[in-house]
Amino acid sequence: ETTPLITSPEPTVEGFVREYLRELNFSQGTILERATTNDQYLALARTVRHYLMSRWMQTTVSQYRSQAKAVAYLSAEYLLGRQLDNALIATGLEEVAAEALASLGLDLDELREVEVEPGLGNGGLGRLAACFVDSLATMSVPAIGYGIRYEYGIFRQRFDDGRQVEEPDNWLDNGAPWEFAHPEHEVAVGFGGRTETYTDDDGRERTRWLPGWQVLGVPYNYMVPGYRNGRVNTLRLWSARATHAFDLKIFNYGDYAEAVRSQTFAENISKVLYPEDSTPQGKELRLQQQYFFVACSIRDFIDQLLPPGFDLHDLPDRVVFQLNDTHPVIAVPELMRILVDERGFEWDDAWQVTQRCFAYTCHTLLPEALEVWPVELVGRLLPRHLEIVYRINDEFLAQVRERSGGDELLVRRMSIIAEHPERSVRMAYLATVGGSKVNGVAELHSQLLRDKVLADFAAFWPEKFTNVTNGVTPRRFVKLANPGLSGLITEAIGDGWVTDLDRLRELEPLADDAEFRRRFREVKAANKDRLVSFLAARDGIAIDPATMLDVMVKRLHEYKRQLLKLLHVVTLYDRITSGDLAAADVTPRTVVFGAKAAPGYVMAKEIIALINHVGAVVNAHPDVSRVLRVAFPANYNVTVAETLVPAADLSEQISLAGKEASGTGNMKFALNGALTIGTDDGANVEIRRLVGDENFFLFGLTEPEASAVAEAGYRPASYYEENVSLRRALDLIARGTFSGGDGSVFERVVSNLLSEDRFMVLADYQAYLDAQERVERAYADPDAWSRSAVLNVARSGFFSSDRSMRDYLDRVWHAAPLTAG
Ligand code: 26V
Repeated sequence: ETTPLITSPEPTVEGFVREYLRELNFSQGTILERATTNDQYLALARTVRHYLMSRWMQTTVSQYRSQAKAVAYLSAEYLLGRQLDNALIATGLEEVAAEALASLGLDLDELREVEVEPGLGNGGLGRLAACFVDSLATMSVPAIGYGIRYEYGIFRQRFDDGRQVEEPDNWLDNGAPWEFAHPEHEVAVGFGGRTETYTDDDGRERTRWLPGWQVLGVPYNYMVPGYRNGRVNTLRLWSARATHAFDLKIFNYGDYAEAVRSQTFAENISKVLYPEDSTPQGKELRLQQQYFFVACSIRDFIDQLLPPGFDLHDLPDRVVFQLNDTHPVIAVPELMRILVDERGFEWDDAWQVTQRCFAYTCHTLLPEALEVWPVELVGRLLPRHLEIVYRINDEFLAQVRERSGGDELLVRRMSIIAEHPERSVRMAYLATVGGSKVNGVAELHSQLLRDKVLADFAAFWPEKFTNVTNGVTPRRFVKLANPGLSGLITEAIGDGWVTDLDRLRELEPLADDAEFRRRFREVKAANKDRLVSFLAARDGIAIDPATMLDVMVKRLHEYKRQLLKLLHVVTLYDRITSGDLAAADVTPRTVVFGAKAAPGYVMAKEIIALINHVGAVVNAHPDVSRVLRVAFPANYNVTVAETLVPAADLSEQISLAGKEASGTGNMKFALNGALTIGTDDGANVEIRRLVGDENFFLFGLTEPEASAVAEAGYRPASYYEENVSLRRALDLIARGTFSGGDGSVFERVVSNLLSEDRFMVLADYQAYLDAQERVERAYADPDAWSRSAVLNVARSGFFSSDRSMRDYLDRVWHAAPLTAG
């Protein structure tokens, strides 16, 4: 039995005002007349929180009581975006709150802007995790998200002379009204030390781990409100603290400074999000982070979410731990250690349970992005886990040997332990062996995983491999980000689409309705106006809403090919300035970039500088700037996306085919009525199939073609030699046109393109230009363009993360939503 649940405050304007003033007085300790904007925001956040509280408690209790199979999503990243907006739409309190605040002389829209978004992720993978927990809550699936409460999220980007400068993201500084700390539920995590064998009371030979040092994990709970379904799930993020015992001992020796130092050492573990999103640095602290949050989460699930005395042999009936990429994969040996060393399981029984409890999602294809940890490091930090990995590998390889008739080449290829260049643990292999399912994130990606990256494993376990195409939450990325379009859709087909996005199909006939298209254009124009004010206020950037808005926003990576977009810009500049092209014949465009580069990724940072330098010259040119402008607002994040995506006309999804696992920005743009110019890569393939070829601008090499070119020996210089307009564009950069006449500034970028060009920018250049000409011709007919845009919206319902969750439930988790209770 539990205590009676608290009730929600009254969802009326008067009720809200009462609650708000109480918060201002009792929690903020101030009065309306003296409250700062931050006080006003914090009180508002806490007020809205109150309306979610009883649903949260109810959800938690009913989940525990039902003991239904739960999804535990393990992710090192959650790129949540602002919480207040989302809580308001989930509760349906937006109007009440706005009116209540207005009655007190306050402005809701102004207070929304105060919130610093929790940027606890790098990009696609972290944002996907945030969309997934949203969908799980909205679909009433018993689920919990586990991760790390980084004190500093993804760095803030600033430009200095066009070059990226990183600044710390101190997102917690002004108060954190959305989190609930539970130091009383702290969990101890061991590191280092050694293992020893001993004989237990039953005369059995056992192993135990004697860690050399410990850290405490303090859980911080965040509410994950379902959309108007009375449910609130939990996101539990761990923060590292020094152990009390550890400090005390040192304090007793009188070494105060050393005690404080060791505290700092422990607390470093959750200090900062690693901003690398492709090349693993093999940093010790990162492995510490991974083990830290995974150990806390598994312990938490077993101790807090299972009833006392639960028989862990039945664990697979109660939970599936979904591994978001390889970052949490150390969970596999951790669960084995708990079962075998702590719970006295036989190895084989423990292995059965473990395999059934895990499933792994792979998010990449780039070989350099696959995590490996040096055996030396794993052995030093987690000696028992290394032993367990070795045994898992031995038994797995024995199976491979047996089934392959002793094919030792195959055995070496499939080994979880790589021997070169340094003996190390291949985390993707450990995940594949240690779980029951492996999925890629788009059809093409899953196919390439099966055929290339994990081909040996797919041949060994064909049933293990499946696809779940990514999705995005329509709550944040349509309803919240695009109220104009949402209103128009709801007026036409009712509001069921918000939780059943396939219903957007009902808009299809309206693509042929001139009045609907007109109103659709009105919405787009209003969204552009909103973007104009946003960029003016935030960045002092002036853009013309009457131009085509051509947008490329995503992490800066060579494979994504921001350089291809830039070469298009440079070519337009060249043609206009050389008189080849009359400015009057150019479709006026604003090219918007948004991208952060990993701080250590030198080439990516050069590309950022080049974009900014080209932009400065283009924007300053009297003729060119009349028809072409480049805008590169710094610090692209979820909040910026929410204003930018609804305003876009053209979505740039131009990675080299076979390199972008899925993409999710591509889905957000299509759902908001932008047309895509894109390669046959990732989820673009599925977008094009759904929206129709005639509503998508396809160009470039296909994956098999790109592979064949690479195989045959790619020579980028030949494209430079043979294509005049490409040569002129590269020469302009090389001659210093965009760097004050100094050709050496971007020499590295140019020479890399000419000599290596790993991602075949030059090979796709002409096809891209041609596709952009098709775009211009299409854009010249606004009515036909908006017809295509409406069809993009109507046919993109598949890309709801609700559908992704259904696919995971069916193909991977074998769990189900809770029905009322
Ligand atoms: C990878 C690594 C590699 C080790 C170093 C640290 C680190 C940190 C993050 C990552 C994640 C990179 C993988 C990633 O974000 N993949 C993206 O996942 C999206 C969601 O599935 C997908 O849409 C993108 O195509 C894919 O690039």
